[in-house]
Amino acid sequence: MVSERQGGSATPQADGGNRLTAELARRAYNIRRHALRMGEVQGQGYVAQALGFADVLAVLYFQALRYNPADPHWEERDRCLLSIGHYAIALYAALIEAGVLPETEIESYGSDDSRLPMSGMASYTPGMEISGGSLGQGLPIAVGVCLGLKRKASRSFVYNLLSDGELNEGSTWEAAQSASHWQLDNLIAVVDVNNQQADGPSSQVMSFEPLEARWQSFGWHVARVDGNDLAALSEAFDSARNLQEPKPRVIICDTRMGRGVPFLEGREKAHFIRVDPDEWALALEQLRLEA
Ligand SMILES: Cc1ncc(C[n+]2csc(CCOP(=O)(O)OP(=O)(O)O)c2C)c(N)n1
Ligand SMILES: [Mg+2]
Repeated sequence: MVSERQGGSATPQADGGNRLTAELARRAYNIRRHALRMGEVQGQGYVAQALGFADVLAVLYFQALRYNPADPHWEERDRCLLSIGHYAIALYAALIEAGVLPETEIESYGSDDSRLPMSGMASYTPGMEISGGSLGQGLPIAVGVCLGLKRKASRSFVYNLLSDGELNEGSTWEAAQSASHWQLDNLIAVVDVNNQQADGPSSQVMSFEPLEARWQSFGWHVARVDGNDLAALSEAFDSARNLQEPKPRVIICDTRMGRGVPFLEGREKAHFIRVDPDEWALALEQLRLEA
C-alpha cells in the first residue's frame, strides 16, 4: 500500500537541507526525462516549458503537496489546479514521477485513446483536478474551491499553477481581488514567469512588471524566487504554507525555458517546439542532473 505524502515538511537536521535538495534535484531530473520522452512520442510539443518548470514541480510534489498516489480523490489532499492546459505534459511528468500515473503510459502520450492528451482534461487523467486550456479560468476556480474547503473546515491547501501569459487575462485579477477579500489563506498561486508566450516575449506582448508590487496591491503575500533554484523554491513553499496571516499567497517563479538541455535552453520561439527525430536522443543524453 502506498502511504500518503505529507506536505510542508522540510527536514530539520543540520545537513537536511542539502539532502532534501539532492533528492529534489533527482526528482526534477526524472520529471524532465519523462517530459522529453513524451515529446519524443509526438515529435513536438510544449516541452520547453516542462523543462523550465520541472524544479517547481519537484518541490511541489516532493515537498509541499499532501496527496495519496493510490487515491487521487483522497478528501484530505491538497488540490493542485493547473490552469495552463498546455503545460499538461509537465504535470503528467510530475504525476508519473509521483507514482500517480504509470511510466508505461508515456508511450500513449497524445494518441486518441490516451489518458494523457496534449491539453489537460480532468476527466481523462488521475491527479488532474481541472481542465485547463482556456487561460484565466484557474484562479477563479481555485477561489471557489478554497471557499468550499473552508466551509468544510478542511485544512487542505489549494495550489493554482499559472503562467506569465495568463496574467494578461482580466479574470485572473478579478479572482486575485476576491481571494484577498475572502482572506483565503488556504490559497497558494504559483506563477511561472519564463517571459515567453505564444506571440513572443510576454513583456513585449503586454508588460507585467512590477509583478511583486501588483500582487501586493491586491492584498497578497508575495515571494519571488529563481524558479530553477531548488533551495530557494523549497524555502518559498515552506514559508507560503507556514505564514500566519489571513492572506492568499503567491510564489512568482522566474524560470528558463528548456532548462537542463543545453541546445534547447535559450532557443527562440520556444512556446511550441519541434525537434528533429534524432535530436530527442541527444536531448536525453545532454540532460543534466542539476538545479
Ligand atoms: C483565453 C485564451 N486565450 C488565448 C489562448 C491561446 N493560448 C494558448 S497558450 C498561450 C500563451 C500563454 O502564455 P504562456 O502560458 O506564458 O506561454 P508559454 O510560457 O507556455 O510560452 C495562448 C495565448 C488560450 N488558450 N486561452
Ligand atoms: Mg510564459
